[in-house]
Amino acid sequence: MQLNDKIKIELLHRMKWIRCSEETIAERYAEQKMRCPTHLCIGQEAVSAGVGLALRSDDYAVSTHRSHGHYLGKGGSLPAMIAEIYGKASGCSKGKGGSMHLIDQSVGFMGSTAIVGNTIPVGAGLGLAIQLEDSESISCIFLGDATTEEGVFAESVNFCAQRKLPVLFVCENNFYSVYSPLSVRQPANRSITKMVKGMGIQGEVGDGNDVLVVYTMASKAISKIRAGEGPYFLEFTTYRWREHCGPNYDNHIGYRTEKEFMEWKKKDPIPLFERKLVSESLITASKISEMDQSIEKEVEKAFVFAEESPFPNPGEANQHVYFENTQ
Ligand SMILES: Cc1ncc(C[n+]2csc(CCOP(=O)(O)OP(=O)(O)O)c2C)c(N)n1
Ligand SMILES: [Mg+2]
Repeated sequence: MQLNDKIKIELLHRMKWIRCSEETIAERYAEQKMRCPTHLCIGQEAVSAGVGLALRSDDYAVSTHRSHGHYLGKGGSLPAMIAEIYGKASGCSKGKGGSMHLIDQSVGFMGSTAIVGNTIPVGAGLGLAIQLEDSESISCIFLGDATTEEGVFAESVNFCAQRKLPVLFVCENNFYSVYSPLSVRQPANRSITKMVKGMGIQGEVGDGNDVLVVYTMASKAISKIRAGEGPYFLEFTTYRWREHCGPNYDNHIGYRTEKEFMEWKKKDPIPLFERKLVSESLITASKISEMDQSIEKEVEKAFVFAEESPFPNPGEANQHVYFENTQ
């Protein structure tokens, strides 16, 4: 597949946009104005950017506790996300959800939750709704490697396979569940993708730190799903840089080695792709620095918006934040 130049530039932009937003969250977290736990995806941006750009705006996505990149990648609003993390009424979940409960129907982002595996059946249900309505959308379910260990994952894969639902599973395999590596959780000879293929759906593994690989694999899988071939499972290998939950680094704890961390840092998806685009003469160093500056300004503005927004009215605490009935 030949990718057009505009898409390549946008892939770079989207990764940088996600990175800068999360680095700013990390920098300002100690101010204690963001009072919810935050799970940062720094290091994993290529999956969010590549899958997000391959999806259409009328496709649905559901996500996990580590949802910032998925939401922004899907075309979410940065001011609405930062305001949500600040607990403000202008947040995408009206300030009632925080970092782990992002929801925004306007971009088809149908929710993220803190309970591991919780959104998988929601994504499967969205796939069923799409099939019943005979629409051309698809439902994308983001999940982590550990989430494949939840019973609901197996039930949902089976349901989607049996009914040939238009569902894309995107597994970000960052090799850890909090402090537990895959090696203490799953048998050594197991491939997650092979296991899922054994359950009756198509699947592939790819380099989740190469945004072109992610975009290309996601686009191919999505066309197959739209063509009626049923669900598809994509596993992308990648690595989380910061602690499981929070703004800091935690390599000193000892659950992973500095050597492993440094090897993954060398595979930082952003400079790798930036160098590729420069070598293809698609972008110059000065255009990159313009891009960086404009993203920094946009992020700064989103934080000002969040800080200046009011808190929700306590009288509305029991009102739901979810969907308006548009019928
Ligand atoms: C049902 C359930 N069990 C345990 C937890 C605690 N928990 C929160 S995140 C997490 C790790 C999930 O790992 P993975 O799915 O690989 O995603 P990652 O954090 O690596 O992105 C765990 C065990 C939870 N929130 N819900
Ligand atoms: Mg994981």
